[in-house]
This record gives sequence, C-alpha cells and structure tokens, in this order.
Amino acid sequence: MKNILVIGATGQIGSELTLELRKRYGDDHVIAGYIPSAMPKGELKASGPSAIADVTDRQSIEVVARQFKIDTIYNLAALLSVVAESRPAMAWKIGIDGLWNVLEVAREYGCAVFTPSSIGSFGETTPHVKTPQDTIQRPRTMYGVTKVTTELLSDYYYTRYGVDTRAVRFPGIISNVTPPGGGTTDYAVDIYYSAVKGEKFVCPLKPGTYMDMMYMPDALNAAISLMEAAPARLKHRNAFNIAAMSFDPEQIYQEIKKHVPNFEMAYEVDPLKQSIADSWPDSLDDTCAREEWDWKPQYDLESMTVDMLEKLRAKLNK
Ligand code: AKB
Repeated sequence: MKNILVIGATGQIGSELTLELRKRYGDDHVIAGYIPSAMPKGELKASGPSAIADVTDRQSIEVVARQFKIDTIYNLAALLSVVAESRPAMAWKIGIDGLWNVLEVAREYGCAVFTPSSIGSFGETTPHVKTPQDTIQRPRTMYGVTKVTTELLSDYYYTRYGVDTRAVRFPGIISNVTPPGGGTTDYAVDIYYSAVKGEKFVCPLKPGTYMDMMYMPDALNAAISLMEAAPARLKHRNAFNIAAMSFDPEQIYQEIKKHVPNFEMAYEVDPLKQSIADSWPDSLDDTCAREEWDWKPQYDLESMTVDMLEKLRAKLNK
C-alpha cells in the first residue's frame, strides 16, 4: 500500500486530489500537506491525516516523509501565472527552491514525485496550434520560467539520481470546488459562477483567445494514472502534454447560454492576462500521453458545462 503526501493540499487541485487519492488508496494513507496560512477544513480535514509541509522549509517535508513513511509526493505548491508576475521572487522561491527541497527529500527517502508543469511553460515562439510534445519552450513570464525549470530539474533528478519524477503540463483547470487564484485561465471558472448567480460576466480576455482547458475529474485522473503507469512504457517523464478541450471566451459563453438563456457577457480586456494568454498555445498535441500511458479525457466543453452548472447550482442553492 502506498503512503502519499500531497503538498499544497488546500489549493485548487490539491483539495480535490487529496480526496480522490484517499478514495483510491485509503484515508490514512494520504497526508494533506499544508502551510499554516491555509489549513485544511471540512471533509479534507475530517477524512484523513494532515501535517504542515512547507516547500520552503525542507525539514518540514522531511519530518512528514519520515513519520508517515511516504513513498509518493504530489507537489502542487506554486504561484499561478498572473500573481507570479507581481511576485517573481516568491514564485521562484516556491516553485524552484521549493522543488529542490522536495526532490532532495525524495532522493533521501526513495519517493516518487509528481510536480505539474503547465501550458505556461510555452512561449510566443512555440508553435501554437497542436503544440508538439517536444518543441520550443522560451516563456517570458516568471511562471513559465519556473515551469520549464521544473521540467528540467525533475528530469535531472531522474537521470542523475534515479528519483522517479513524472509530470503533465496542465491546461487551465475548471472545477466547482475550490476556486483558483491568480491564473490566466481563471476566467473559465469565474464565468460559471456568474452564470449561476445571475450576474453579467466581464471577460478579461478578447474573443478569439484560444487556450486548452480541462475539467477537474480528468485532471485528477491524469495525475494519478501517470503516477501508476508502468515505468518501462514511459519515453517522456517531465512533462507530458495532455489535452481535453480548447475554446475561446465566446465559445464557452455560447455553451453556457444554451442552459442560461439570459446570461450576458461583456469584454474588458486585462492587458497582462491577454499578453500571457497570447503567448500560450491554442491547443496541445497529447499523442505521447495517449501512447505512453493511455491518457484519454472524459469531458468536453458540452458535458463539462452541464456538470458545472448542476454542481454550482446545488452548491450556491440556486
Ligand atoms: C494559470 O492560468 O496560471 C494556470 C495554468 C494554465 O497553469 N491555470
């Protein structure tokens, strides 16, 4: 039986990943790692063990690894793209110095490590349509710089020390549980909240801005399936392109309008978000993930929209 530590367990992905891992591996085998300013609450707190695991403090990770005999770490600590531009030093400290700490503990205690990269690891000079697995990565954002470095450092620990590092490049993740914070793709979550609350949505990106997106159940499945994949099949490790859907603001708006006919949207472009989005791919080619570990998403824009609206209506009592 595995013993898993999720670092960043109270964040957008961590909060749902921890519960999904507990379902699959047993509540007591999945530790929710948190920092004191973001303590676990509710089901996350009640359903299993939690412990302080701060990436910027190697000892805190080491203590948890030793105490709970951890063999797998999901390291989700990061500042998202927009907030990283206003706090670049902190983005580096968490994303890279923090990763270094995680990898050193993994090396010492024999843990496998999943540290996600992102579509943000690409830049203007990357081919934007059906972006290949192996291609140009010259991002100009601090988020992108940390994500490319994450991929390289994770590969380095695998080839140099044999640490079992694996990762995907997450697209924008859409969920109805914990809201994201400070990302370029956040609009695709916020738009559903506005629709369900009966509010007009003000979109920070121009029509025609295509980006890859994914519904949370697929994102969780991707992370767990990759960590369970037979190592002999993996030609790539850090990090796999994965794709489920690509749309622009107009398409998601029209899809929601099928269910909320009075829903209104206006555009008020945020120049920083727009420039980041323009530098990211319109769509990814995920052939390698499909071939090497049988990646296959379940949700498209249509089925995700039905589920998002239903779950959010229940959550917000609408
Ligand atoms: C962001 O928008 O910063 C993230 C991402 C795509 O990595 N959601």
